[in-house]
Amino acid sequence: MALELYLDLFSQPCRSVYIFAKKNNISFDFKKLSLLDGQQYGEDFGKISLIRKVPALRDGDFCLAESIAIMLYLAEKFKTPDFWYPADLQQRARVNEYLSWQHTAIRMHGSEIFCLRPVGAGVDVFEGRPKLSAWRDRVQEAIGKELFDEAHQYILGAQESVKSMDSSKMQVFKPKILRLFM
Ligand SMILES: N[C@@H](CCC(=O)N[C@@H](CS)C(=O)NCC(=O)O)C(=O)O
Repeated sequence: MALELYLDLFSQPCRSVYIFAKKNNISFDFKKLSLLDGQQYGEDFGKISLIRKVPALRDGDFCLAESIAIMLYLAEKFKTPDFWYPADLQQRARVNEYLSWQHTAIRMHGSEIFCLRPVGAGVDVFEGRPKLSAWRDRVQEAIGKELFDEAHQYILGAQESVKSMDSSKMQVFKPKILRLFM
């Protein structure tokens, strides 16, 4: 049975797993799970992820949640090039430091912008933020424009997707994100 990844590319941790797997030519079955359609609450997905969040992995009988745990599993299972997760103790510790830090220092604020900024106002998060734009350019260069665009097409078109969406769907999701900041 092929390795399965349950993903919604609206979600940042899903995009990180997706990019990591693709960049390393790890073959997987893309199991699309639509968060805004509430598919995480379905009976089937409950068997894959107890916490009902994406990303989630299934490898045979083994299921795993949490983007970082999934990427480390993939790195070890597929022996990805050393620079991704170095064998050297201190270099590896440096990667672990970043992986621990990013949850609250970067990722949470991304969700905040997505949910708190007025939908439909054409928010460009890169406008007036040269450091953020330079970082985006470095990521794009490192992973390649094609993969970058493929992974981000949904979120970069989010204003349009959210505008055309049944607003009740967003209302289910929004309080969960807002709770993170209270
Ligand atoms: N710390 C987790 C976060 C996973 C997470 O919060 N996933 C969100 C999407 S970004 C989700 O599935 N939410 C569904 C829900 O709360 O109903 C990770 O890094 O994988």
